[in-house]
Amino acid sequence: MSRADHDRMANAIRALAMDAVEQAKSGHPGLPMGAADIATVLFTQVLKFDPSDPAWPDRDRFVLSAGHGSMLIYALLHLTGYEAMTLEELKNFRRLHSKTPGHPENFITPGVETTTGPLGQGIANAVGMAIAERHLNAVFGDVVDHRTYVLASDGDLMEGISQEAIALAGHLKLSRLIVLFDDNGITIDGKLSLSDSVDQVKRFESAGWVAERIDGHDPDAIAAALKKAQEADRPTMIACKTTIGFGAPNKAGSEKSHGSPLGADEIKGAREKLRWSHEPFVIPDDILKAWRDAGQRSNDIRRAWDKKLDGLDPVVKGEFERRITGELPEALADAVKSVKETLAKAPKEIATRASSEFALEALVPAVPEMIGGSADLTGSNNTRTKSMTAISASDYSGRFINYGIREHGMAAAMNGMTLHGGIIPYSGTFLVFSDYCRPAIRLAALMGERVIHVMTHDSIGLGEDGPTHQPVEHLAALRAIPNLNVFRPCDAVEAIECWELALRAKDTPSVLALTRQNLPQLRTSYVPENLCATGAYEILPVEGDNVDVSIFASGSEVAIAVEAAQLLNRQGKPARVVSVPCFELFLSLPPEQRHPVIGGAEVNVAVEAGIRQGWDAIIGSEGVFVGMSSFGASAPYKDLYRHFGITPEAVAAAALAKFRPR
Ligand SMILES: Cc1ncc(C[n+]2csc(CCOP(=O)(O)OP(=O)(O)O)c2C)c(N)n1
Ligand SMILES: [Mg+2]
Repeated sequence: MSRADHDRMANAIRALAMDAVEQAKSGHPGLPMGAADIATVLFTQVLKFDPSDPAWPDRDRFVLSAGHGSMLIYALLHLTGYEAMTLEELKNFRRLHSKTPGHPENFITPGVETTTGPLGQGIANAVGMAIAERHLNAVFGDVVDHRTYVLASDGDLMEGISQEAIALAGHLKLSRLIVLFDDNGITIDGKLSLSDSVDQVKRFESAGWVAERIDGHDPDAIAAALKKAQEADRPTMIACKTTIGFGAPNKAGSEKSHGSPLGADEIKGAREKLRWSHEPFVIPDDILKAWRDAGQRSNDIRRAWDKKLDGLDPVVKGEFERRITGELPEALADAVKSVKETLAKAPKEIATRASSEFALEALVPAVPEMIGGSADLTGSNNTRTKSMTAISASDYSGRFINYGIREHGMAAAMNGMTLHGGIIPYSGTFLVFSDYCRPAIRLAALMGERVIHVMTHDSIGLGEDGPTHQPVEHLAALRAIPNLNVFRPCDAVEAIECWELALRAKDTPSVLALTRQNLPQLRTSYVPENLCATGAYEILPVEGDNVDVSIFASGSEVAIAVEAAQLLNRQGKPARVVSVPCFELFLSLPPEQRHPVIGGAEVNVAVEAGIRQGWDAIIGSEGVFVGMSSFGASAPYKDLYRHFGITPEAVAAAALAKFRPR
């Protein structure tokens, strides 16, 4: 392609970006204008993609980590011929119900691989995509054989999560991961030098990457660097020196082009400077044709891939397709059944983290798409089953990931694995460190991605490690995230049931909050139904017809509630217990299903070794809450339960105090 042709194609992106932002009266023209040359080379010469099938499993992934530059990807999708990305959609940039939201949302826009905007997430998602690609390649062979490209900005690389992501990718030698760094030296506050003096090339090199600097406006240099990157045996970072807002006569090179419309005069000047004389949203036929041709570049590769897939052994092909569509194997139901039957025959008095491990011993062989891991707490989280080998740079076929002490990078990489398809990732860390990965969990919930977080040591019940490690507000804080199921099983039977629900929730991430301390098995008879599926159910009924007290509890406090109910029964106040393993599932039921579970007792009590927030939806504002209202303390856990008044006696007393003297 001649330089002139390249420039005209890149200018089409620039024009669409500045015009759409102008029309929306909001948005970020600087990045698309600055990165247009990089994107043009990538999409017209390098990227393997099929606009007629945005979900083609072996497409190269392109992650716009700097999501504020959303008009870049929207312009590219329109120009290369993604049917859903019409010119109308570009004109409706940032409007309600458009396919062009402010920041890219993968569940809204075909062709957008992940939801970005919170800086640093995209590059960390891409690491997960690259892991998924190598793992599936190891399992299925060359039907999975693609690259993952990222466009990352200064902000992406300044965020701490990028360090976790880069280090993990370098360690695993993810050579199919290629990061294009939009090295424009500008952030919102002005020059990058106001707040940063990192040498990004050296930084990536020290993490085991290949890294180099190029002129990000020189198409030949971009193409040459990408070619080299494709051949590298390690991940590559290409620092592309660019000018933010390239083409804008006064605002180019300045933060003024970052995040607001350029204005009519500046746009007029840019049109002159770029020699782009066309009206807003008008792309001349020859340029549009060149772009559409670029969109068809991978057609032969696509057809060859279809043949490759058809040439697979039918069983392997069926399994590949099952995994890519995210359907669960039939073996899951049998695995769950066998665990429940075993537990009914020989009840276990173990911590729910150990119950989870017991469940995983059956689930992992039955569900081969499960990939476990832990952020350096494997022995504490019980997430690695006996048969699991670890994924490493020399063998990607393993099913366990030693994420290192990188909770945020772990959670974001898991999002990337799920987005890639073919994998159900589950993690391990302490519940208190959910705060260290909350932004990625939130995005999983927003995107509707099936990722499962095993979070152990879920209360003061962890004991001596003390208040720094004891979650207090975390259950409530996680329950506050829409579309996230927070499970807190009370025993080994609930643990397998909650695992099953987490696996079956195709569009919802889950957290499994599990104990360090041993718990009795309360469910001792085999029941085929998954009782946790309604989120709450009566685990201990009253003996007669009369109910004075309903006690609601989750996890380790259900056993305490059961003992409290027995105390109350003896004192002439018939009490029942409702186990509440999952608020979200319970509160999503229609009222006529919820009311019988809540019941009509005179006194409602909730017991949970966390804060009250959220429980009023079940016990009402007049209900009694027994739990935590401060941070914990360092001591053996039984002492802590006594100290903080979370005991059967305290629960019974709190309930009795609520009855008016007659
Ligand atoms: C986690 C996070 N913090 C803050 C922001 C707000 N924000 C959006 S872009 C940006 C930085 C802009 O600089 P850069 O990343 O270099 O992008 P450029 O201006 O060069 O396009 C910030 C702070 C964000 N999107 N995400
Ligand atoms: Mg910048």
